[in-house]
Amino acid sequence: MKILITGFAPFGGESVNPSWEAVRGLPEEFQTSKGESVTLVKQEMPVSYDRCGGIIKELMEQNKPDCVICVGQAGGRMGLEVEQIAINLKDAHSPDNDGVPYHGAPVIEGGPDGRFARLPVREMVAACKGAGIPAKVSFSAGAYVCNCLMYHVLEIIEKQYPKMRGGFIHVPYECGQAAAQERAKPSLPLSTITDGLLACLKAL
Ligand code: PCA
Repeated sequence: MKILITGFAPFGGESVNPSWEAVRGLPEEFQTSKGESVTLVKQEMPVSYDRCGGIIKELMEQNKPDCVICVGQAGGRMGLEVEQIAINLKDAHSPDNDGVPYHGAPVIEGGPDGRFARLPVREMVAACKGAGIPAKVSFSAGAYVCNCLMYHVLEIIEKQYPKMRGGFIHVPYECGQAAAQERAKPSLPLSTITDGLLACLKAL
């Protein structure tokens, strides 16, 4: 099985994004818990509402993966969160890294309000917890660039690759980011985030 897995560039004044750092640390090849061989294709994504959809579409066309998993940072969350749904909404206080703000715009004009992940989200969460790493199913990926990318992935899958699986995992701050903040924030060591992602992938 070939999995296309992405993380994001730093944003919001941070110098690292644990999503990309954790993805970068994953082994290129491993076996799922069912013994299937996996090869990963890794890519860092820009924090850009307007560019992320076109970039992921091209990556999916080039690599023809069996599964697409996008990963992003969600500062303040306590553990890994496997997202159940992407919504057709771009709405956040902050602009993206291109300086573009959205307040209440659709990701895709005329698209359905929401699209469910095409992943065994509960099994992935159970596998992560089974590896001793906090995780839960999340019912909101927000309305910033992560949700936008997830919505695009699910749209592309539905329109072009009906057999492909895909979805999104949010990860918390890594400890260094949390330590640099004035007030304590929940965080996990980067190696633990990587181990958690690997446990999720092995459940596919
Ligand atoms: N997190 C942001 C965008 C990039 C990232 O890593 C989000 O949750 O939308």
